[in-house]
Order: sequence, then structure tokens, then C-alpha cells
Amino acid sequence: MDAEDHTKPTLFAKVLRGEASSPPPIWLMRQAGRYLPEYRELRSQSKGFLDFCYSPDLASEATLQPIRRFGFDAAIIFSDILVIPDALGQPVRFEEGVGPRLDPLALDALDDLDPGRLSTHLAPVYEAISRTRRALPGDTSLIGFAGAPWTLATYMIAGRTTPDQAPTRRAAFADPDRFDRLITLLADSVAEHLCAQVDAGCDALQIFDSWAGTLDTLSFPRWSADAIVRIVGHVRGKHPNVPIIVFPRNAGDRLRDFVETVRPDAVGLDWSVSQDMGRAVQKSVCVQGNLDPMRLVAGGEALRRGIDAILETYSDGPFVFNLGHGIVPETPIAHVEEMVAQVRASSR
Ligand code: 1CP
Repeated sequence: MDAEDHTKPTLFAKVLRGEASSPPPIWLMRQAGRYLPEYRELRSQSKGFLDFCYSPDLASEATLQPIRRFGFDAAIIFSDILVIPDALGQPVRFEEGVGPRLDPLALDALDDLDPGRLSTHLAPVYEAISRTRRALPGDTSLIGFAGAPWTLATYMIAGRTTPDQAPTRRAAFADPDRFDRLITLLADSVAEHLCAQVDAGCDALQIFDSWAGTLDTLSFPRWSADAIVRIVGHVRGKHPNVPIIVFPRNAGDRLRDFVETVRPDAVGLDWSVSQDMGRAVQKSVCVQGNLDPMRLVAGGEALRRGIDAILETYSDGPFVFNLGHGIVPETPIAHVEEMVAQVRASSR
């Protein structure tokens, strides 16, 4: 791939700013990863998953692989949301077939976290971004990302994935003042990391609040929406023109208030978001996503119908084609090719 001029706004950037496009731009959450044989081959060259993320050559190559294969409109830098706790001094390990493992953080040990380490610890991520930007075609955007404070806190406090985030909900309700301090520390760390990714060459950002749906009605505004408001404020203060996508997974009927409070440039729709809700939020911001990743695994009629329904619902306004959550490792590559072809052949 030849590096080209990337000073012109890409199709993806124009749509995030509110233009409608048919066909829409397309990329996939977790588009680099285990469903690609070339990723599995590259990954076997590195011992641990985080070592892989901190190797600029490998991380950059993994970012470019799905772009070469499918020509997506945006690349997302190959990294992980858990680099933030790792950088703050709470080491993260990934166990094969098990997932992330951390020594659980107690809320009375917050002073052990050290935001002063972020920029040095994460320097390899920024190096990977600069290399990737140079190698990408000019019409392909490069997305930087981070986890939202609530989602990061769930891994830091439980030390692992849990189905309903009960350990973190209990800890937060038991000691809300200390939990607020953790959320604020994370919001400021995330804002710093996102700004550094823009400085290194990213032209759009996504904030993943993958576990937003586990918060109750009282705590959702405080620990999901308000924490993200703080991040968006900091990032826009430094980089007013870089579009920000926020993905509050399973926010349910709180999505409308979330969008009004956070005012992102775009909002990611998980696959449970109804057409009515999706269209209502699309009146004020660009929407992205909504396709159940299992339709992409199944393929055939289930996939074609799912794609058609989403294009029909959202193509009149600003819309980015994507899944309602990350692509799963068992996804057949042929189904991804068919999906890209169907989306690119569509027009209003
Ligand atoms: O060895 C491997 O290949 C491990 C699998 C893997 C991959 C490919 C992990 C471990 N992380 C990643 C990369 C990753 N993670 C990206 C890369 C860029 C791309 O999208 O192509 C991104 C954006 C993420 C973001 C991420 N990591 C999220 C938010 C999105 C989501 O899926 O909700 C979360 C929650 C994580 C934590 C994480 N990292 C890895 C795993 C298996 C998990 C999830 C564990 C869980 O289910 O809680």
C-alpha cells in the first residue's frame, strides 16, 4: 500500500461529521484478530498478547492486515483497552482461552496507581500508530481507541471478566466516593491516551463502554455518561476537529439521554438497539453498527436480510456500517467478503 496525502477528509470523516453516504463507509469492531489466518501466523511470533501490542512492527502489521484483505474505510490501531491499567501499574496478563487476568484492585489502594507512567509505558503504541499512518492509503482513516472508565474499572476491580460485573457494582455502591476518585483518575488517563494517539497520527477516536449496560438507572449517568463527558471535554479542548465515536453497549432505553449528555460525533449501536431508538438518536448524531456478529458467522439469508434491514433503516442519514459488537474468531472470511460486497453495492 502506498502512503498518500491524508490531509483531505476521508469518506469516514465526512460521515462522522454528519453527511449521509450511500453506500456507507464500513469497518468492523475487532477487525484485526483471530478470524484471519495471517493474524494467527503473526501472533505466533510473540509470547504474550500484551508483548504483541507493545511491538510496533507487529501491532502495525496486524492493523494493516484487514485493510489489505477487505479495503475497509477505517483501520483501528491494534492494541487493547487494558493497556491503561497495565500502564498505571496494575499488570495485565492474558491467559490463552481464559482472557485477561489482573491482581484485583482494592479501592483503598488507589494511590498505588501512577498516571505519571502513562506516556513512557504506552510509547510503543504511539510508535505503532505513526508507522501505520505512514503505511495506510490516504483515503483510509486510522481510529485510536480506549475503554471507558466504567468498563476499565470492571476489569481492575474484579481482576477478570465477569458476566454481570457484580464485584465492581458492589464495590462502587459500598464506597462511592473512592469509586468516583478511581473513575476520575481513569477518565483523565484515558483522555491523555486518546490525545497522544491523535498526536501520533489517528484521525478519529472510539471509546468502548462495553459494560455500560450493567449499571443501574441511578449509577449509569454518573459512572458511564458523566465520566465520558469529562473525557470528551478534555479531548475536544486539545483536538476540536477529531471525531469521537462512543459505544455504550447495552445502554438500552438510556441511549437517548446518553447521546444528549455526551454529545459524541457518533454513537455505536449494539445489536439490541431498536430501529425507533436508532433513528431517534440519528437525528442528532451519526450512528454506527447494529448488525449481530452471529449473522456474519451464519452467512446466507440471515446475513443478507440483516444487512438489508440495517441499510434500509439508516442509509438516509449519517451512518457507518459495522457490527453490533466485535467480530468473533469463528467468522468465515468468505462471509466478510460477501458482506462488504453487499454493502458497497447498495445505494439509496
Ligand atoms: O491473542 C489474541 O488474539 C487475543 C484476543 C484479543 C484481541 C485480538 C484481545 C484480548 N484483544 C484484542 C485486540 C483488541 N481489543 C482490539 C484491536 C483492534 C481491532 O478492533 O481490530 C480492540 C479495539 C480491543 C478492545 C477491547 N478489549 C474491548 C472493547 C471492545 C469489546 O469487545 O467489548 C474489551 C472489553 C477488551 C478486553 C479484552 N481483550 C482481549 C479479550 C479476550 C478481551 C475481552 C474479555 C472479555 O470478554 O471481557
